[in-house]
Amino acid sequence: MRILVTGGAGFIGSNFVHHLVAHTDHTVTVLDKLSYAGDRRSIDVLPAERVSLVVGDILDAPLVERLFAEHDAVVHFAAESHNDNSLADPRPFVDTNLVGTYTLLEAARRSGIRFHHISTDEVYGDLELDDPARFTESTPYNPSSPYSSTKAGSDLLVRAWVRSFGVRATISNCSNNYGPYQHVEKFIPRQITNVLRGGRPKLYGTGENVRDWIHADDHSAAVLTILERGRVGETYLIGADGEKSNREVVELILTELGQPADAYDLVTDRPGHDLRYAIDSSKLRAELGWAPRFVDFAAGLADTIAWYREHEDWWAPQKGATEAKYAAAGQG
Ligand code: NAD
Ligand code: TDX
Repeated sequence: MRILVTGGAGFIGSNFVHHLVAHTDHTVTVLDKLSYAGDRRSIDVLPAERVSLVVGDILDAPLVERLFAEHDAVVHFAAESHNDNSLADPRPFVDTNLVGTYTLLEAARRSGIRFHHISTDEVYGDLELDDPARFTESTPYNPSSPYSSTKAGSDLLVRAWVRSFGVRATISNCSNNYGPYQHVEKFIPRQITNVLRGGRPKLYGTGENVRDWIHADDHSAAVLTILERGRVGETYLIGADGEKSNREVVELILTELGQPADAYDLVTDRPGHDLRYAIDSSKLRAELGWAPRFVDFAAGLADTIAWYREHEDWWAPQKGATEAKYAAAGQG
């Protein structure tokens, strides 16, 4: 197959492209505008006969239309992805996540291409810390931030284009990813690179908020499974039973890097900070037979720490500007 991957120079998109090259014979075109979050070096290491990069915007309808005509399937990762940025300036989130997804859906409607839409568990809002419940495919949407509300809106657009226009789409909503090639603005790489630079991790609020961690390679395997065998029109939740408080994650990072487990700072909390996310991925596991490979979070985290230690050339150019932004917001 010829697969078009939007946002394939970003964190999860690039991991997915690596996964396709390693596990399939498909050829891949990445469509990515190389925003601050995209980096061509994340895919440059892959063979040129398997992967090519088109630098362009998903809002560019003629470009999207031309690329759809040349491919068998599209996997749509491109998004503005960081909650903190969405609180500072929501506009790019509306443009890319809503209008960008609309632009792709209109092209999908005309070309009939198979479409997989990547989304997040944040569309469901949050859970109490002591609530035994987890999100399922039937949990009502209740997003909190400009980021998650634009992702929720994009999911609803996909559902409407399936029902009204017969677009052959599937949707997946995944929990928090970790792994190589993640931008240092995000929680885990920020703390690892702070410590590698001789600084301290920064926990928002009390550090008690819980995220449900999954390795990006497990997310990629799940997306490929849905692309190959998922039922059109269906939504699948992706998660690896990886619930941890932010404080627990920081303590693991500090210990792995030989620092005292309490050598972190508590900083200003994120406004509207979701308390807890938790995914029930039984549907995907039972219906399509997917299961995560990285079931030991501490081991996956140690691999990720080793990757950041060995790839300072990749993350160093982003670090200064990212920390300056956090310092200005009182989270430095
Ligand atoms: P990221 O910010 O690392 O990468 C996004 C990529 O999209 C970048 O390469 C960027 O240049 C590109 N992009 C942005 N706007 C574009 C546009 N208008 N046209 C073309 N390219 C554009 O994001 P990520 O963390 O890899 O997330 C990828 C997808 O996965 C997003 O849809 C996100 O909502 C979803 N998701 C992320 C997580 C997570 O933990 N990071 C969890 C669940 C779902
Ligand atoms: O410095 C920090 N300190 C801190 O305590 C940062 C950057 C974050 N945090 C907290 C906020 C969250 O509780 O860590 C947790 C994770 O933060 P982020 O990495 O910003 O992720 P989150 O807001 O949970 O959203 C992520 O998961 C779902 C991705 O960024 C989204 O794209 C995805 O949809």
